[in-house]
Order: sequence, then structure tokens, then C-alpha cells
Amino acid sequence: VAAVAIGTTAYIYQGYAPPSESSTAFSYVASTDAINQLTAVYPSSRQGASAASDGTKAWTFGGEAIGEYKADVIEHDPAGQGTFTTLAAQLPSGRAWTAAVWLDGAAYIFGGETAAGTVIDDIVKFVPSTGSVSLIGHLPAPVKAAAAVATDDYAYLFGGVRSDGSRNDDILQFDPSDNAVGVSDRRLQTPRDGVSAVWDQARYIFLFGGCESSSCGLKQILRYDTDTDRIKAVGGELPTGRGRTAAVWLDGAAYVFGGQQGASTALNQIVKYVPDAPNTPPEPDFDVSGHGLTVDVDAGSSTDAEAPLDLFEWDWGDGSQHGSGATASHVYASSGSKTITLTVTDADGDRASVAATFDLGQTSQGGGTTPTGPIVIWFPTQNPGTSSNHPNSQSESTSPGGADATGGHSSKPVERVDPLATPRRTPGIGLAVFVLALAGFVAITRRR
Ligand SMILES: [Ca+2]
Repeated sequence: VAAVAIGTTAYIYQGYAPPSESSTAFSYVASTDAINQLTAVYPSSRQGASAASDGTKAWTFGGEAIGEYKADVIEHDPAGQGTFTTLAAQLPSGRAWTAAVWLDGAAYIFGGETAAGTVIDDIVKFVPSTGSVSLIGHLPAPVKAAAAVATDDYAYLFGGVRSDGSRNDDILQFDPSDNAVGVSDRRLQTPRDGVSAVWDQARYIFLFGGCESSSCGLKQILRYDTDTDRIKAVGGELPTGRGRTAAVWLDGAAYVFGGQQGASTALNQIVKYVPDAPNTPPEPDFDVSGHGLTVDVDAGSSTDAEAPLDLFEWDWGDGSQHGSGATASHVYASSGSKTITLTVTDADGDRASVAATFDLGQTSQGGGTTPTGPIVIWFPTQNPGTSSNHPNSQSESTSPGGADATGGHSSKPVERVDPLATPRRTPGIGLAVFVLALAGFVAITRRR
């Protein structure tokens, strides 16, 4: 079954309704939970078509009926009583089990299977305004029955069936600006096809169920994070295992339509999934102590709302190799003003940084003739900045509080004395934040 969202309505097209392929089309309005068969007639029966919508109209691509593989493009205009029109434009050849998205002014149709049973790697572009259909590139490998979903910038493909009939666990990223396809280092938890996918219009792609074999038994819901390229299973799951569903995002929730349960049971259910709140960035915080030119740092006061923190990185501010771990030590080569920046990463890959600046002084101690060694002079910073790498986060702005640089944890020879210089706001934290965000961007674009 294939589905699109137009406005506040989902439209569901074709599919397999035992004992045969279907030509029905339905509308579903989430706010009233009302599903209706359209009076406009879908032109012919089929299954395995893909669908995409520009938000006004929708198009379905190819499909298969009684062994006939179709190349047609069918336009659905839901305005008024609605119309279905078979366009003059045709796919390069008959094909079914493609995956389609709407992205940047065009529909893209990925992979599929031809009448000869050949799994293909085509990337086909359809531009409704001109009616043109063109083969614009190739996937890294042939695939059919993958899930495809688009964000504002990219299309993503998940799983599918390879040429040899095996399932894959690939996550691919397609960039319409240069038609390049990147392969993520991340993978689906297990190989599968027949997954459905939606984007929450903000950050996450949700993936529903799928088929690990010709039987569709997965009820897992996966969450792929387009910010951090991480994927994980969410707490909820589908009522029963199923694959070959169609899913749309409407008004803050995902709706999953129909599908195949097990080896052959066709479902008529509509499943609503309301995601948990998005991940929030961690809140880094640390204490500094030490003696001599040695500093000890402890990030034990850092917190995260969702889960334990994953990674700690210490930039000592002197160009030396960064430290790691919740606690760390560093020996400076000289005294003077020092800035330590802690970057913490949570289990979902969100990062945030905080910096503390202090003066590391050397002076002699005691009234005797023999100095007892260098003394570190500590004082808290004022309003060190905290920030996060998450572009949508409200905590992006600098907030007061954060790291404490104190000597309170140390015993002699550390001694609290009057500051040698005025405490100051950490310089360069804004730049540090920018670099973090840029690094994330570079990381994802390099996956191509
Ligand atoms: Ca978090």
C-alpha cells in the first residue's frame, strides 16, 4: 500500500487486498479519525506502486498487477471531488517496489524490480511542472522495497531487498543538489525490507516494522536522528509484527496504514504513533582543582534529562591533546591564564560545551628562604557560557551558570589567595560552538 499526506488528510492508494491487487483509494482525516473510499477512481489495480506528494497533488509510480509491471505515472488531484489522471510521462521501464519521495521541487523514485525480476539501482526524477521523467543516477547497489523518506534537504533510504534476494540494513542519504548518494556508518538493527518511514518535520525519521524474510514479523519502531546520524529502537512498538505498511506524518503523529502480517495476512488497521519528546542536550558542568601546574577536573556534576552521558572531552586550552573521561588531569607547562572547555555528548549524540577560565599562578609560599613550590591560584569564572550543538534547541543561547573553577577540593600546597587578575567571561566560546556545529555538518556530508 502507498500513502501521502496532503494538508491534514492522508490518501492511501492501491495495494494487495486478498485475493487480488486493488484499485481503491481512500482518504483518512486524522482529526476525526474518518476513513472514506474516494469517489474518484484509481485507474487500475496494482500493488507495489510508490507515491509522492508536493503537498497539493500526489503521484504514484509503476506497480505490478498479475505479473504486469507498470511504467505509468498517475496524478491524483484531491481538489473538489478529486481526479485521477494517467500522465503521458512514463518511467524508463515497468517496475514495482520502488521507493519515492518529494524533494526540492521533484519526485525521486529509487530502485525497484522490473518485469524480468531484476532488482535495479535507478534513481529516476519526475518533474510535474514539465512532465519530464529522467534517469539521473544510480544507487550504490540495486535495491527494491526500501523505505524512502525526505527531509527538507535529503532523501533517506532504509533497508530493502538486494539482487540476490537477501535483505539489507543500509541507511542511504541522497542529496538532490548533486545527486550523490552517501552510505551511513550506522545500520538498521537487523536487515529488513518493507519498512515504512515518516519524517517528523523537525529532526527524527521514524521507521515502522518490516520483513526480515518473506514473512513480515517486525513490530519495532526505530528512530533515526538526522542531526546525529544515530538510530535506535524507541520504547513503543506496533500492535503486532507487520511490513509493507504505508505511513504518513499528520499533525504531530505518525499514522501507519494496512500492511502484511506474517506470511500472508493483509491488515486493514490504522495505527497511530505519537513520539516521545525530542532528546534534549546534556548540561555540562565541572569542577577544577589541583596543585602546582597540575589540574584535576571532574565532570560529575554534568547532567542529562534522558540518559547517562556518553562521552567527555576536555580541551585544556594549551594546544595539547584533549583529555577524556568524566575525570581527568592535566599538567600545564607554565603558569598564566588558562581556559578549559568541557564538551559532553549524550547517548543520542547531542553535545554541549562549557568553559572555565582561571589564572594558574606560580608564587613562593611561606616566609622562609626556601620556596615550597608553585601554588595554583583559583577562582570561579563568571557566567561561563553553555551551549549545545542542536540547532533546534532552546538552550542554544548562552546561559549563566556552568563550570566552577575552585580550589576547594585540594589540600596543600594549594591555597586560595586573591585573584591575580579579574575573572572574565570565557572568550571564544561562541567560536567553539560554531566549530562543533560545523564539525557535525562536515561529518554527515563526508559520508558520501
Ligand atoms: Ca539528552
